[in-house]
Amino acid sequence: MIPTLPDPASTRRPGQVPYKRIATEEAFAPPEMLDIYRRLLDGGDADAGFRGLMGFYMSSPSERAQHIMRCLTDLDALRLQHMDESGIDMQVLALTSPGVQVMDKATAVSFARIANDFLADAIRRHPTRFAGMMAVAPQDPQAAAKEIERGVTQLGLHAVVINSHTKGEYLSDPKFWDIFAAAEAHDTPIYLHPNALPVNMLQPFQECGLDGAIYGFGVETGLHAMRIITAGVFDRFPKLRMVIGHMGEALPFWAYRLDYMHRATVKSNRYDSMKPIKKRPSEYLREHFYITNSGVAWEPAVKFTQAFMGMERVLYAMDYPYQYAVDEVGMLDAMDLPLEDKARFFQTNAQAVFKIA
Ligand code: 1DF
Ligand code: MN
Repeated sequence: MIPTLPDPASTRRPGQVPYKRIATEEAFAPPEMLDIYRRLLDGGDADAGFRGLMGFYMSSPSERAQHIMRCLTDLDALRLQHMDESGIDMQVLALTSPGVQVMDKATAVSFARIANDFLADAIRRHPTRFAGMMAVAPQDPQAAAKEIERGVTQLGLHAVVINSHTKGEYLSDPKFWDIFAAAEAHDTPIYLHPNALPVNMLQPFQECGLDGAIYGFGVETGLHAMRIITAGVFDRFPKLRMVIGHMGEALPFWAYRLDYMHRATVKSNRYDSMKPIKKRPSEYLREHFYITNSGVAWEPAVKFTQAFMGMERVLYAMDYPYQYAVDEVGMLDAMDLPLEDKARFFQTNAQAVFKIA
């Protein structure tokens, strides 16, 4: 049964529970980033996907857009109030999509550092309430690798966030693999988060309103994860760990067919770009990925994903402020699962994956 939509305006507080609730895909935006975005949007230099996404949120008078812009820029009283109202003990913060990935290379490299310092400051102000993922600029893979080192060793950040494609380019291209090498060397996970669709994918989604978080994000981010798997990234980086949200962007549900057709395609030598890899796609999913439920507060889907991935690899996320729905927390608390497994889902898996004390 598909649950009825929760009322986002409801302020019914979830009850006390014997585990911490750690939300692992929670967005913020430094005001200076919005200044850069405004310049991009005004200068006509922004691609159509970015314009359709951040152009909307930054200019729409709708209640949703106004609420989201207010929440994104706050890392103090308002956010803590919303966390208290929704029973969230801790947020794992990430620079909101598309982060620095729409900027020119030099701006992206320098602003990633600024954003990470800004994030580390917020965590210092509220060390029991916030943890965070560092932004990096895939436009300059070597600089990104250096920032990963700085983020882990100097700023104490807990993961890397990459908002899917960078100007239409995918991390399956070996030119980006210094980023994977650095993440693997520092044993920090990469959270592959959605981005607005690249221009060459946008039109058939956007013309009917399906390009965003409703559907297009999941299709494109799932594609990106599959490109990383089928390019052999995990054969090259056997300790690399990744995280994907939105219930694995539906990949667990696809796993059987992905395995079957991957094998059939490789065997028939159909594509130069699809070479043999050591394992089945589903094995890389289960061994290298963690999945958060961000935006999917639906018990049968949580349980299916846990059955596929294993109980240790499925984590809670709210996707604040894009899906600030207080009722969903209580719905997930009420899942018919042993308490130990609920504690894994809400707390201990996140502590293990992101090395949160
Ligand atoms: C939306 C959703 C926008 C997500 C996001 O970043 C985002 C949205 C601008 O609802 O438009 O990160 N999300 O993760 O689902
Ligand atoms: Mn998100």
